[in-house]
This record gives sequence, C-alpha cells and structure tokens, in this order.
Amino acid sequence: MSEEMYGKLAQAVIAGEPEQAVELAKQALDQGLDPLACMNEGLTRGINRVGELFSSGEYFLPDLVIGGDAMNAALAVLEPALVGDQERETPGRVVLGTVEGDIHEIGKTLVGIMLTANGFVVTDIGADKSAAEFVAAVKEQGATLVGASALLTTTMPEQQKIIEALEGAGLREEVNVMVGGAPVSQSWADKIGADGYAENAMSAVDLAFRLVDAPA
Ligand code: HCB
Repeated sequence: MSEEMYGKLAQAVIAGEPEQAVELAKQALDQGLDPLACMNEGLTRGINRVGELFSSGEYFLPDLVIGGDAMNAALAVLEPALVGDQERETPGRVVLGTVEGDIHEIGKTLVGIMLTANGFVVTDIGADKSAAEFVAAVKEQGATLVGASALLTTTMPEQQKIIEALEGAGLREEVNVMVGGAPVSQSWADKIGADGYAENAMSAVDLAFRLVDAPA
C-alpha cells in the first residue's frame, strides 16, 4: 500500500497537480505512512523525474514551475509530521538560504525542516540571498552554522562569496559553512574552503551535528 501511495505522490508532482499532491499527502498521514518516506520515495522521486524530463526537452519551464508548486504544497502538509515536538536543548543555530541569483528553494526548505526536526534552531532567510544577507542573518541570530544552497552551475560561486564575506566580517573562525544543491559536490566544497558538503537533507543533519560538535 505504501509503495502505491509513494507512486501516486511522485505522479502528482510529475503531473504538476498541487491540489492532488496535498490531498495525497493528507491521506498518507491519515494512513500512518512515514512522512520522510513520503518525501524521499514519493515527492523527491517525482521532482527528480520532472528535472529529467526538462533536461530531455519533453518538459518546459511552466512544467518545472507547477512541479515545484506541487512539491512545495505537499511538503507543507508533511512538515508538521516531519518536525514533531521539540523539547530538547538545541545543538545549534543555523542560517539557511539559497544563494543570490538562484530561486530554487525546495531542497533548502527540506534541509531546514530536517534540521528543525533534529532540534536545530533554523533561520531560513529564503532564496536569492546575497552573501551580505547571509552574514547579516548570522550576526542577528548568533548562528554558528550556515547552510548555503545552489542549484545552478552559474550560482555555485556565490557559495564561495558567502565564505569570503564571513571572513571579511571576522566571523569565519566561529561559523561553519555547509554547502549543497544538485550540482554541488564534495570536491567543490573542498575547492571553495567550505566545511562540508551534504548530498541530501538527512546527510545535512549528520554533517550539522558533526560541525557543531554535538552528539546526534
Ligand atoms: Co530549475 N533547474 N531552473 N527550477 N529545476 C534545475 C536545477 C536543472 C538541473 C534542470 C535541468 O536542466 N535538468 C537546471 C539547472 C542546470 C544547471 O545549472 N546545472 C535548472 C534550470 C536551468 C532552471 C532555470 C534557469 C530555467 C529557465 O529559466 N530557463 C530557472 C532558474 C531560475 C533561477 O534560479 N534564477 C529554473 C527555475 C526553476 C523553478 C523556479 C521553475 C523550479 C523551482 C521551484 C522552487 O524551488 N520553488 C525549478 C525546479 C523545480 C527544478 C528541478 C526540477 C528540481 C529542483 C528541486 O527542487 N529538487 C531541478 C532538477 C533537479 O535538480 N533534479 C531543475 C528537489 C530537492 C529536494 O533537491 O537538490 O534542491 P535539491 O536539494 C537536496 C540536496 O541537494 C541537498 O539537500 C536537499 C534535500 O535532500 N541540499 C543541501 C540542497 N541545498 C543544501 C544546502 C546545504 O547546506 C546542504 C544540503
């Protein structure tokens, strides 16, 4: 039954049907399915397929938009179940955002949800945010960890600018930077001097615990 539901969730994203995706997400929770599996096996599989269809020229920009809308709408339904009740002491404060020039927000939002679910205090500054905006948020929140997302090869260099801006502000010693996003890799993270790279939201949580030196 769960496989069938994951398939339907994926299909709602591929077809770009936000209302259907929301309805299915509600049904999945009612049926007691694991929200994380709904995310990974259903919605994420769907949005990855949308990306493939876009790459192969079968889908166009509007298809990406409605696929993203469907994913975001269902994610909002799953979010409370993913986050759960927060009662323990926080392992750390994180500033999270998508870099300047880049409006992709789904992956970053998902990372934020999973970090929150694991007790981190997350300030999500949104998408298309400059290095200066990241630094301002770090100062305001007293964060010791930054998560910077980039989904375009053309916006990846903005991650390096964030590291440089933290250096310029004299904050680099106390603030770790983790980078992610579909085109980002460990070798890119090493090249720009980031403290870590995470391939997905779950590995971002593991990495965050390691970087703030707190037990998971
Ligand atoms: Co967009 N887009 N897009 N897009 N898009 C991609 C990213 C392409 C790969 C599609 C393709 O060509 N196959 C491509 C980029 C090519 C490249 O540079 N290599 C592309 C393009 C070209 C574009 C436009 C330029 C299209 C155009 O206008 N002609 C345009 C860019 C606009 C801009 O940003 N300036 C554009 C626009 C859009 C939208 C707005 C229509 C829509 C986003 C909607 C939204 O976010 N609200 C969109 C979408 C949906 C995609 C795809 C299909 C899915 C992205 C996504 O949400 N993935 C994507 C194809 C793909 O990536 N497969 C396509 C799902 C999430 C869960 O994965 O990788 O974002 P994720 O995040 C993971 C992981 O990377 C990691 O954890 C997350 C959770 O597991 N992670 C972090 C992410 N950030 C992290 C930060 C950390 O610190 C740690 C871990």
